[in-house]
Amino acid sequence: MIKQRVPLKTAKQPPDFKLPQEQKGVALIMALMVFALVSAMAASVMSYLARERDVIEQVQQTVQLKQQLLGGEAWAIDYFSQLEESSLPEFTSSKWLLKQETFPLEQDGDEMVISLLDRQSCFNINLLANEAIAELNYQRLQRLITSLGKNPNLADQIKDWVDGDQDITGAGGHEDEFYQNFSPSFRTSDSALVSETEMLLWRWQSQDLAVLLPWLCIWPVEMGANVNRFPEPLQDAYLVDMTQEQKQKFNARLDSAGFASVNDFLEEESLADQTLEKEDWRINMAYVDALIQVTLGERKMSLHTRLIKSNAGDVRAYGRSYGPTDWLESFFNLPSNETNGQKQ
Ligand SMILES: [Ca+2]
Repeated sequence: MIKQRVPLKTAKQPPDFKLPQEQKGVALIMALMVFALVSAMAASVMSYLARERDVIEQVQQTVQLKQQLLGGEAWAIDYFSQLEESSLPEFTSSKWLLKQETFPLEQDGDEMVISLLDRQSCFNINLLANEAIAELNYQRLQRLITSLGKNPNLADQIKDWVDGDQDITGAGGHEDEFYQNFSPSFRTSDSALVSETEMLLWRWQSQDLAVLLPWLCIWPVEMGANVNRFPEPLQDAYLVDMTQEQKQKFNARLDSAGFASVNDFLEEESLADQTLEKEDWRINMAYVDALIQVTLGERKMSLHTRLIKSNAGDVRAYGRSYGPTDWLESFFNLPSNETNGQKQ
């Protein structure tokens, strides 16, 4: 029997791949879906990369801002080291502002503004946290507040805030119980202050805070009052029962030569009736605060550095906080604050 051979031509013919019309449509939709999916993934990756790039730019700019601020701090340290206090304008004309300097930076509109504040011509309320000398300084603080035309009962609240007990002082004192009625509630510090922001927690009338805050210092270490920059409210706090004649004589001495040493001050004739301790006094500034603001393009960053000058004359930063300082500057009526107010 002869086996029938399949024609070669027929065996090599490709199969017929023609799809029905409906299947062609499904394939097209599938292809479009895959394309859409890939496009979406690509867009998502691009968007993620763009966000990453923005974050990196922000971080780089933050580093740049911080470096500029620390550069400003270095300038402030140098300025304070070389400060000739005898050439400063009188306290009554400039108050606590020692210097304000604006430095233009590389790009148009970028700048750094540095304000230096005298934080020596004020009363160190942290003395009230030291039980051994609290009573004497509580009385001094009461006299300061009275001299500034405010209710001396506000000293009660300050004493309770920093003293280590929960005994209410005087008619204006408040301990934990008072502050626990607020929402959110909080407690007294019962220790020395480290930032002026704590003063906002006392819930004083804004007028009281506006007058008193610049006069309240929060030194980490008592360095004594500066007898050569000693405005009258501080005289009223420290010097008791001065006659009008003694006051005039004392201020005449301040306005002329001042005091070359603490001994000079202790031997001043108009102070003969006072009980004065040498360690309560000094003849120059130990504490200056630097408020530094840097603007780079759309971004601003601020630094509040607290500076201390040792008795040997070297200056170092003992406190540094990054964050807006406009609220604090507003208490010192700084020129830059007015300019910023106009910009905003
Ligand atoms: Ca207390």
